[in-house]
Amino acid sequence: IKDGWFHEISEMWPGQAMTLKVKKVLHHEKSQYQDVLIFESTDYGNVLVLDNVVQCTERDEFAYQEMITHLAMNSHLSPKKVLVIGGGDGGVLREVVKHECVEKVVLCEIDEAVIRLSKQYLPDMSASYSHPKVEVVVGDGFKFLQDYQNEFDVIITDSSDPEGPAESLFQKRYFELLFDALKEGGVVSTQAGSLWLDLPLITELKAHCKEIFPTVHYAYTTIPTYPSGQIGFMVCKKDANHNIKEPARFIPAQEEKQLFRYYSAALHRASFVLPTFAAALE
Ligand code: AAT
Repeated sequence: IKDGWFHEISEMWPGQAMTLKVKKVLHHEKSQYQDVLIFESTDYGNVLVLDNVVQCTERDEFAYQEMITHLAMNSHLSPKKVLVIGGGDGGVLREVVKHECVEKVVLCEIDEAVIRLSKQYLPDMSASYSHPKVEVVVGDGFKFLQDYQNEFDVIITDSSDPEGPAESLFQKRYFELLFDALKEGGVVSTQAGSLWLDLPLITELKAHCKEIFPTVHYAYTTIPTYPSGQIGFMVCKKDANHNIKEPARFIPAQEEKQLFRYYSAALHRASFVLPTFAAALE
């Protein structure tokens, strides 16, 4: 923070940086895994920053949390058991429990500080921690997965960027573990970087996924406070005879408007349509 502005400067996005005006620093600590900063911004509400990278702001988080969650949840006919890896702010949990078919959702977050501080400073995102279907595990998602086979209908990897504790969550071996932990017909969606910044990484990630999953597509959302204003997801299904670009379940338009602020069936389809410079990914 310099002169009242937070600057998100990183080698992961050379020559550019998102800046947010700081109203007040709410909390700053070094956790066991990373530097954790929470500040109140002038125009984007409270902001969670890990190792100087913005994880979410109260104003635009729904664009990310809804899309990473519902692209996967709505590509499954009836998801009952769901796993979230990362996502310590609780935003993905909030979205998962909107689906009444869900019986149990487990969240595996590596850093207890993120959970503790989100409960304190991000009340809307963390509200679902008290939901009866939710179970929390503090631990490494990569290690957690090694103990499960044929267990989950949907797994959502809401992970930070590949530098730091989330590095292993972008490796091919991780996707093999995801595949094994899924039931037949199961779906995963994972944070998969920005078209503008990470095209080589996304291309490699997709190639790895294709070697493991029969159905793999990259979809994206817009979000002003992530680098380049856009971020995507690798959506993979353990089922070759299914088109994940089309929602598997129909939600009446009226209900859709009550449940979501960003996601809709029309946007589900649209989010898989890629710009020409990235068409090779399709
Ligand atoms: N919904 C907020 C968006 C995030 S949070 C990513 C979370 O993943 C963090 O809380 C971090 O502590 C956790 N995490 C990182 N590595 C692991 C791991 N190995 N196992 C479990 N949890 C982990 C993502 C923001 C994307 C930023 C885009 N620039």
